[in-house]
Amino acid sequence: MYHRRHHLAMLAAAVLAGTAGTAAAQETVKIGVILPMTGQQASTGRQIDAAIKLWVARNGNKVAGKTVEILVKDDQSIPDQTRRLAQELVVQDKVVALAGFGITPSAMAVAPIATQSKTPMVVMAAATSAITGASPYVVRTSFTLPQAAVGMAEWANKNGIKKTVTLVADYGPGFDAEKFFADRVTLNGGQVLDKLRTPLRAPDFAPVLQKVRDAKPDALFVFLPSGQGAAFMKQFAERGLDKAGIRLIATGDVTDDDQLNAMGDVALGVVNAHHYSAAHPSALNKKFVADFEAANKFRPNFMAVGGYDGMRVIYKALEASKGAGGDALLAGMKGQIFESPRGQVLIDAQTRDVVHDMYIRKVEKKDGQLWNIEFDAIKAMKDPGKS
Ligand code: VNL
Repeated sequence: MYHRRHHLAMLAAAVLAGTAGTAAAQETVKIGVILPMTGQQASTGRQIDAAIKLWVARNGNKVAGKTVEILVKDDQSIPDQTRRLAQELVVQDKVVALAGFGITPSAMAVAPIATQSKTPMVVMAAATSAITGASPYVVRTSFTLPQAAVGMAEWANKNGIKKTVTLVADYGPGFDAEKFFADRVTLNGGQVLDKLRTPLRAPDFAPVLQKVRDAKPDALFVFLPSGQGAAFMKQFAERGLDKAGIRLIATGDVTDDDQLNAMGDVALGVVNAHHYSAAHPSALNKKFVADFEAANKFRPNFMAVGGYDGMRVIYKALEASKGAGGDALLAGMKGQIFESPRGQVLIDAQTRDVVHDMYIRKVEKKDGQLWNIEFDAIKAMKDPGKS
């Protein structure tokens, strides 16, 4: 069934290629973007949608002589919805690429569809290491939790933090963060006293924070998905943990630029590891942040950059494939190297995962606003989750 359709599509493409160039100019190529535009992860959808719009505003909607049409669908972070929408986009809309994916379970739900239909899927948000292994058509422009967790662990070991407790969201990226942080600090002679988890949906931080207080570690290491950082920080301060001599260290998801400014002084001094800060001091990023803020009246976070870079990867691949999808499009995505608002990025041709600098940052106040200020980096870091 699939092969027949594929052959027909190839035939149609061959016929079109033989006709005049004017026909090609009227052709459209569709990209299907699935994001949580409502529900608990709505800020992730809002950020990525805004970044995609900025990409198109800056680069136009013509690629390889064809008109790009972007279809954005709201999956509410419900994996069954993500799967249904992906199916529709592939079968009915005949998109050449799928993109978006706010959370790991949504990306995982779509991977088999990408494989069966040979549709490249660009993961712009979800960050569990294993996602790129779920289909040979997955390409990632976000980051991986093992990158951030190992970056944070290395810093902790070098900075006198001996006893730690971990606290993570109870699903894929949380398991990665917990394991890769714990393995690395232990390898370097540190100790993990306790490993705590909170549910992805409607977490209550009070009971786990009480456990942290009782365990009295030097530091608490935290991963929570984008959108939960502000609520966590509020509770951390309310329970007096900031005053109890327990240092907070985290992946940058917790000190997310989307919410950071509203967190208040409790966030000051929090050291964290991540691939993107809106304060990244490059000319390219300064322009990116200024243009993004002018268009949206809010600050771009790491989700926005994953979305923006994902569009870059798709556009350049479409140029290389002359607008074709399938394996030609996938080939054009592999091995791309470019300067992103985050810094240098490579899409590893072997793993299809993102290689970038993992920055160590500290939350500081500058001109009355809170920022993640980068002060150290592990250069060109591959995903430690791939052996
Ligand atoms: C995931 C990872 C989601 C990191 C996130 O925010 C995040 C995921 C929504 O893989 O589900 O910050």
